[in-house]
Amino acid sequence: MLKLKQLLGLSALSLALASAQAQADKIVFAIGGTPQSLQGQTAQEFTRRLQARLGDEHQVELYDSGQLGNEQQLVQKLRLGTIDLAAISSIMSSIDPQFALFDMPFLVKDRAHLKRIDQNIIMKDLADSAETKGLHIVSTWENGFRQITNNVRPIDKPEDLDGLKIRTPKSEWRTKMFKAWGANPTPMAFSEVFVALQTGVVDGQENPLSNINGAKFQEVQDYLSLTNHVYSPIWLTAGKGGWQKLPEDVRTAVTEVAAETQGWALAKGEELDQKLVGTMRDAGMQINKADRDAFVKASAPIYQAYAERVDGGQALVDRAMALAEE
Ligand code: EAX
Repeated sequence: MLKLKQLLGLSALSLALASAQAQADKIVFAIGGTPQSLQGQTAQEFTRRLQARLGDEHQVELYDSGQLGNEQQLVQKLRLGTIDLAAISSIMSSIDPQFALFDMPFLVKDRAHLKRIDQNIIMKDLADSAETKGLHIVSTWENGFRQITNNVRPIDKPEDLDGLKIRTPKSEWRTKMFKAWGANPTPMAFSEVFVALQTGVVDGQENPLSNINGAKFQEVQDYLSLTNHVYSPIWLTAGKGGWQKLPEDVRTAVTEVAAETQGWALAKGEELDQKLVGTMRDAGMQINKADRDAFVKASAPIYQAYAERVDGGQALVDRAMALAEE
């Protein structure tokens, strides 16, 4: 930068050029999650690694906790090009119904399975489909296996959800799922959930343990029911136009560093899932393991709706399931 200024002298032109250059050098990355959540920790790890790789010429700026907007607003900003990167999770299925594959309960068996789905389906079919919606999927990271918390009773079977007001992300498919199980789903942005739980606007919510812990929901929830009902990936995403405007070496660095960070995120996710059950117990929550078979049985209508409503939906489910066993 300095060299450029020295060459041109401090004319208005050089200042204008320098300032345009300074803007282009900033990489703005935003997430909805808290710094303590897995997505928050992963975003920090990625930012640190990317900054080290790019050096002083670029400045990677991370904004967490929805400071630049909730996930829905972040998608708009990616499309407008006002931010460069964002981590987008559950609401992806509202943008592109194919992504509701990850709202099919109990589809993802474990993280090894997820990795196979990532290589064979996400980075091929789903990434192509996202491009047609103006988004470039850079990499698949982890939001995590989702669990249910509430203040009324332990959830063992779907019947236990009967009439409970459960906050879900603004995802049509997650709403459908909780309706099929008998709950009264209430979609809202993540940043509003703590107060909604605290004031009793909703009885409960569903999220991975690291999001629950990151937002301290254990302070305002009595029951934790381990359902593992959905595995939410989180996608490191760019706007299609914005991505093409980034210099090629930056795109390569972002892609490679993001891919490296995937391994880190999945390992961290596994570690946190083990550790945080104890944290929740220590916080005074009553914990139970839900009846998986009962939930699987009650989930058939969701798979059916996906097959009927989403082009090629059944084929995606079949391919994903076939990847369960290596
Ligand atoms: O940042 O809204 C949610 O519950 C999602 O898990 C979101 O990614 C949290």
